[in-house]
Amino acid sequence: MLKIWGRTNSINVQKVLWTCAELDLPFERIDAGMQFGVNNTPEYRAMNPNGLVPLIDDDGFLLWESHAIVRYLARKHGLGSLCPAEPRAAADADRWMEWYSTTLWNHMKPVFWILIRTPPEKRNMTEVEDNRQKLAGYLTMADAHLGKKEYFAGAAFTMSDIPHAVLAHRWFNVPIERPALPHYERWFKTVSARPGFQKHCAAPLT
Ligand SMILES: N[C@@H](CCC(=O)N[C@@H](CS)C(=O)NCC(=O)O)C(=O)O
Repeated sequence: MLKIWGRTNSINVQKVLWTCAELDLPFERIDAGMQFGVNNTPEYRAMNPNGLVPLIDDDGFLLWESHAIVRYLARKHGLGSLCPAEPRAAADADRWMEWYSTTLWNHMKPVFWILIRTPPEKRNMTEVEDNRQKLAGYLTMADAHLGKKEYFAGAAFTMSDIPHAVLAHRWFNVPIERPALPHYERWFKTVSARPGFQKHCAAPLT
């Protein structure tokens, strides 16, 4: 059976758990990361020298990096649905996943870490505000895109919606000022109602 290492409050682990739910894939999950440790042991480092979660073992095939895992599982079990089969549609889904990694997450991560995982007296609120403003700008761009498309990669839910929705859950649940983003909000309401999101990604932020 597919094995997944990673604590359930990790955004990157949540992407993989939700992907499995979309694909009806059974899995065994092993707690790892933060208070659970494991990811710094020599045994774990032998499987994932990067020392982070998630990591999967699919019948002896070891893979780390959450988006590589989401793409692998979607391509293996959901080609033509979760992973678009047509090259341009697949590239469109890939593009939005890349944009998440290279652009959006760089600004969501400090806002999340400072407001949720840093004691109040140690919070750098200037850093929060700088990143909040950048995020608001990028999400305004996403909002315009979602004004023209139902989902990030077109008319159907695909793997590219998964990272964006777990990020949106943080955007909507950290105590910050948010501009009105009606299309982004409409999209999030739709994708966050999916059972896989509800089961694995909807918990309060910790
Ligand atoms: N780019 C990597 C980032 C992985 C990552 O940063 N994982 C975090 C959790 S979200 C981690 O392992 N942190 C160390 C820990 O939990 O101990 C991915 O997408 O998988």
